Amino acid sequence: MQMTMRWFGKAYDSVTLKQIRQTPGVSGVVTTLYGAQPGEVWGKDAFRALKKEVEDSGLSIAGIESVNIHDSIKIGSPDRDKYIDNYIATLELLGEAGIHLICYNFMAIFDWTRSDLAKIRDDGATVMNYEQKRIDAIEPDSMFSVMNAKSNGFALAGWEPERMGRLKELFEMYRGIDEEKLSANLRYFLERIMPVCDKYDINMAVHPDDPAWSVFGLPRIMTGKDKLLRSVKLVDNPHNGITLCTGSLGTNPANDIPDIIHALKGRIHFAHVRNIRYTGPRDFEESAHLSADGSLDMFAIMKALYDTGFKGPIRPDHGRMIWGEAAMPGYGLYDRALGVSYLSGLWEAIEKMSGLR
Ligand code: DNO
Repeated sequence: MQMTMRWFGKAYDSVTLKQIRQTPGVSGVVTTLYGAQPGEVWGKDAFRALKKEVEDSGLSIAGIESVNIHDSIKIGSPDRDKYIDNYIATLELLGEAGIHLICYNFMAIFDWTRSDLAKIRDDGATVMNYEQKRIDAIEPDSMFSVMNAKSNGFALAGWEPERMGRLKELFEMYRGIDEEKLSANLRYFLERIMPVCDKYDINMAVHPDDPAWSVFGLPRIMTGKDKLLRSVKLVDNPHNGITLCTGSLGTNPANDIPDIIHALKGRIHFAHVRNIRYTGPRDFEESAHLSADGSLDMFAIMKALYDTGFKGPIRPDHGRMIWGEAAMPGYGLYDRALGVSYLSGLWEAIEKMSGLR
């Protein structure tokens, strides 16, 4: 595995490349061309400049998170081919630049959903959390203002204001899109992009739904083992794989993550490893990475990745906000750096106990 951290670019992130470079064990970042809208062809010069900036800091770009999918592709609208052509053009540009991993999601309308971005814990740390009752009380159309109001003034990953300003229209557009249709639209998209992925050896890694159940009645096709297996079989090409996000899949206690890792062996191209703590049947908070602080067995997760020969980039995920840091919710430096150290320690122990190091 390659240990990485997510970096949002100078204009959006409070964390610097230098700080990431100084985090022991981290050799790369996952990033994207922030500001590029879903459906747009990425600018060659802008991407080159981003790559150079990362490489000048002594790090590499281990993958792109995300090249977002235009809603017309998810919905299967008549104009979807135009946007798929644009996606292919972006993949070509990235392939030529030596990028081999793309994280994306096929969630309808909303990327990850939370009811609070800064719940105060007993020790004064703040965490993101999810309470179904509170989500049910929110008008879907106003979800963006609820989230945005609590974002410390930072742009939220996956919550592009341009799209979020059109929520009413988006809900209208997704009317009638059920899981079958969403899956069929994913298949269509994958079939069209796989030749370019084969050409440049680009691994596509779809992100699971977060949380792992339907929110606001929207269809969900990446919630657990069976659906993930189905998605990789939609187009049975090794470049069609998943991002193993433990915090997303883990929201549903019925998801046995080590078992999912074994079932998807060879098709996990990227791993987001973080812990969560269940606070009710459909309620959870994002705890520290440590097994003892949450409900997931992080050792068993890392061991399953190790045992299945996982070689891709891995990154700690949403951290708590601690030590007075002001950063994008979930993406401060301190708790993610603790996550890096903890996950690297688990990995070293697993490797040494397997006699390989
Ligand atoms: C949340 C992230 C997601 C992820 C996208 C992938 O923090 O894990 O926003 O990047 O779903 O497209």
